[in-house]
Amino acid sequence: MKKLLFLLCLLAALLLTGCGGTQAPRANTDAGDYIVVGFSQVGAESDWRNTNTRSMQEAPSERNGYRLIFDDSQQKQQRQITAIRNFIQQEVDYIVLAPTTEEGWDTVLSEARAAGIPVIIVDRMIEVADEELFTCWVGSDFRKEGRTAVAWMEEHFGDQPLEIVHLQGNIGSSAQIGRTEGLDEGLAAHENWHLVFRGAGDFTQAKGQELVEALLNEGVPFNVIFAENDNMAYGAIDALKAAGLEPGRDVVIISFDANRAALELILKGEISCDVECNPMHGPRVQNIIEQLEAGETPPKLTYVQETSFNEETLSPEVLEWREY
Ligand code: GYE
Repeated sequence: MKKLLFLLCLLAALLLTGCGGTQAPRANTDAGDYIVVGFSQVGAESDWRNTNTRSMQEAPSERNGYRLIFDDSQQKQQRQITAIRNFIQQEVDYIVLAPTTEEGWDTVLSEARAAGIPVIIVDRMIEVADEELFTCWVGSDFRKEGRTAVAWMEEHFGDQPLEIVHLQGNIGSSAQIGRTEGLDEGLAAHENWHLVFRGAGDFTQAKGQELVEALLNEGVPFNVIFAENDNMAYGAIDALKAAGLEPGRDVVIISFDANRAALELILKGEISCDVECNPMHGPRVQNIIEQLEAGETPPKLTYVQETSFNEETLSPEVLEWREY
């Protein structure tokens, strides 16, 4: 009987501690047995961002031993700096930063280091004097994305004359810098490719629409829009249609992110090429934390594998298994 009781107690104890879990939850100040993660997110400027937020909230969640403190900086670096300082004050176990821009992080990350809190950078990159200010980074190769778009343009147009409108993302963000660099290389290599406009649409649909409307009103001629994300492309498409133009025929649209809605627009012939940018970073960040918890050293930089889609290669079946 005693033996049976002992076995029952053992079983109950195992069930309560969640045996078989993937990481050992730790005791933390007032947060109980959770690993506390402070996540400073850029904002909610795009569909990509919203999917990314969902992924981050679903993976390192309470279901599997984490408590995520989420902060939306509304695309303001200063708010991110304040959020990081709050995380330090709350003595979180990890800080995860999706940085608005590349520069300007040295001081606040030195404060995190002084507090002994590991910092994981996700999505865009940062430029810091001392690489030890962050533990590791996971995200996309944005210059490669830009080059992929340009390779499609080369294949499609060769040296034909192009009048290009370039809608940039937030200036100073890695996604803007890399994609712009890709286009700049294409412009340098093709003397018939002309940049008729370049301006920041801040990755938002409203700004994309506003910029293209203004160009149409001014009568600026163009036949290609290189939009650094899908939402700006959607805005551009709305502006073109409102002016009686047909996207895909009168003006070729090239975009980035490859959200499901954008892929549907490829099938409709409105977007011609869309370079994928994968937002599902939640499980990747969780994996990094698990490695750190286990005393392992995750790779300093992890680039996510990405592809691109265009009207010739995209089939409706791709949409069936697409996660976002
Ligand atoms: O392309 C855009 C978002 O940093 C990769 O930010 C991200 C970019 C993405 O707002 O839609």
